[in-house]
Amino acid sequence: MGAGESRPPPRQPSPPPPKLEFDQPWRKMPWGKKDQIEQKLRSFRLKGSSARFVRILVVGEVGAGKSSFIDSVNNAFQGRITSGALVDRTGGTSFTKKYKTHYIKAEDGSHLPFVFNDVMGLEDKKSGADAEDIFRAIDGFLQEGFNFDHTSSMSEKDLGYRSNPSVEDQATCLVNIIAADKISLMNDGVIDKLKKIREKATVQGIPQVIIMTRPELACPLVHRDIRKIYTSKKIKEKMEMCSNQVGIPMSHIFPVKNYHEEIDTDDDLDLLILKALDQIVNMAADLLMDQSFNSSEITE
Ligand SMILES: Nc1nc2c(ncn2[C@@H]2O[C@H](COP(=O)(O)OP(=O)(O)O)[C@@H](O)[C@H]2O)c(=O)[nH]1
Ligand SMILES: [Mg+2]
Repeated sequence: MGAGESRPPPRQPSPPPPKLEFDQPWRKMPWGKKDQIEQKLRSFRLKGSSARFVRILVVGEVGAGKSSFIDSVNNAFQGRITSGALVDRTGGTSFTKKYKTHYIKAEDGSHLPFVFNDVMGLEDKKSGADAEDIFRAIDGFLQEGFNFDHTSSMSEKDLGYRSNPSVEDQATCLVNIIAADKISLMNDGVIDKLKKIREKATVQGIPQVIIMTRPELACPLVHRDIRKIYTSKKIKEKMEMCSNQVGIPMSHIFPVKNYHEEIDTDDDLDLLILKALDQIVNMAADLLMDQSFNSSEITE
C-alpha cells in the first residue's frame, strides 16, 4: 500500500435482516395432530352432573357463519361435508328462524355429549332475535321449534316456551360468532345486543368465547396457508378488535376457517375447529360440575 493511500475501514458485520414482528406464531397449534384432539373429544364424558349434554349457544350477526360453524364441527367428526345447520347461501336476512338443537353423531350411532343451538341472526334493534329471546335461550326456556320471527302471531310464539327447564336445557357456553372481514361493519344494534347477552352470561358465570370466522377473507397470508393463522399480524389485529368490541379476552378468541366451498374435509381446518371446540367443551363442563350452578334456581 503506497504512501497517502488510506486503509479501507474495517468491514462492519452486516446488520441482521429486519425481524418481522410476527415471524413466529404467538399461539402454538399442534399441526398434524388433529387425530389426538378428535379422540380426546370423542372420549369426553360429563361427570358430576345430571345433564347428558353441554349446550353451546351460538349467537351473532346474520351471515357471521353460525350455521357454517356448527356444520364445520359436524364435518370434522363425520369426516365429510354435511349441511345439517342449513347455511344461507343467498345472503340477506336471517335464514335460521326456529330454535333447533344440533346433535353430533358418534361412531356407535349415539350422540356426542355436546350440542349446539343456532339462533336467528341478531341483525339490528328491530329485526332479528332480540336480547330477551337469547336470555330465554340461555336459561333454557325456549323449546325446540321456538319461532324467533316476531312477525308471527303471539299464540304461535307462546308454544315455544318451557316452564321448568332442566340443567341440560340451559346454555353452558355462549359462543359469539364474528366474521373477521366484517368486524368494522358491525351494526351498533348488534354490538349492543351482544353486550347485553354477555352481561347476563357473565352474571350467571357462563363462559363465553368468540369464534372468529372467515379469517382467510381478512388476510391473504392465511388465504394462502391456513397454518399461518397464528403468525398473521392482521389476524391478531382482528382478534383484538373482536376483543374490544365485545369485551372478551384474547385467550377466549379462536379464529376458525369454516368449511364453505370445500368438497372434502382437511386436517388443518379440522384441527382449528376441534381445538376451539375442546376449549368450549372444557369450560362448559367446568360450569356443569360447579354445584352452585346445578342447584341454582332460575326464575324469569
Ligand atoms: N370464506 C368463508 N366463508 C364462510 C366462512 N364461514 C361462513 N362462510 C360463508 O358466509 C356465509 C354466511 O354463513 P352462515 O353460516 O349462513 O351464517 P349465519 O347467518 O351466521 O348462520 C355463507 O355464504 C358461508 O358459506 C369462512 O370461514 N370462510
Ligand atoms: Mg344461520
